[in-house]
Amino acid sequence: MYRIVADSSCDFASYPEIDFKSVPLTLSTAEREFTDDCNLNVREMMDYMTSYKGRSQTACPSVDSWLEAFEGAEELYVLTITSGLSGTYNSACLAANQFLENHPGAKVRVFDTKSTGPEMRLLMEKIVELKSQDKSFTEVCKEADAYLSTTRLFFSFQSLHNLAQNGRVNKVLASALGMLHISILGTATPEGVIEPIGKSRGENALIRSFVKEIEKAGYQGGKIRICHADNEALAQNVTSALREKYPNLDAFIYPAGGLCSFYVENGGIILGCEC
Ligand code: X90
Repeated sequence: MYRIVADSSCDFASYPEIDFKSVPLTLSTAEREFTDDCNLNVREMMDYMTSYKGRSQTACPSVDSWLEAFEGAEELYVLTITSGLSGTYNSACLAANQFLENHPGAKVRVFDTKSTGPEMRLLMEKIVELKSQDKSFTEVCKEADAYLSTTRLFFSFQSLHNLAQNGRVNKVLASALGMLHISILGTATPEGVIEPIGKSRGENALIRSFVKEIEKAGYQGGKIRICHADNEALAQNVTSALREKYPNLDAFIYPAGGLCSFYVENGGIILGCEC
């Protein structure tokens, strides 16, 4: 038996038919704290954060919360949001070392996905597929690493306020965006940080840039996973534009969890694809 454990930036609190646990990050202001788990009302949290005038921030899971999620498992695949933007990978590694000290027979691999959300989802699905073929721990680790180097992440923002406020993108870029009423398309770099790649005015232009940039990255009709922050229509429209070119597209659209919603902000979508 194996278990997959991912931090809550993967957008899912459960995964049918496998042993899966999500470890929540937290979001907070001076007045309230939200735990990004299955009990979080994402819409209520987002409304509150939008109306709140002070600073808001996020925090990575504690070592103890990882350890709790590892307990009882013997073969663990742990997926984290990029170490380029979060301490989550670091806390997962500390927990993994501690777990191995107390459970010398266990096997634990922590993946720094250099990404988040839908690209983590693709990796989860890959690991499930590899385990269904009865691959060993070593084989799964090797093939999962290879797979991760072929997937990519793209996202659109209408506001970068929360990223800028938390020092994760440039403040000048963030305020220019707010004034111009444009969307920014970005990608995750191989190092796992955010790279803005273009700006568009209007949804049709944005959809065209999504398709263009994905194809530029080598996309040829592989799997697509998209999470959205209260903008299912945009996710659907990007999928339809791709489906016109790739009729057999395997796509799955779902609402973003708390962490991704907070950073991509209302109206944003995050797309993971096999390239
Ligand atoms: O440790 C923490 O407090 C969490 C910090 C996370 C900061 C960034 C989250 C970004 C989420 C934005 C689009 C995709 C980013 C691409 C990653 C390289 C969503």
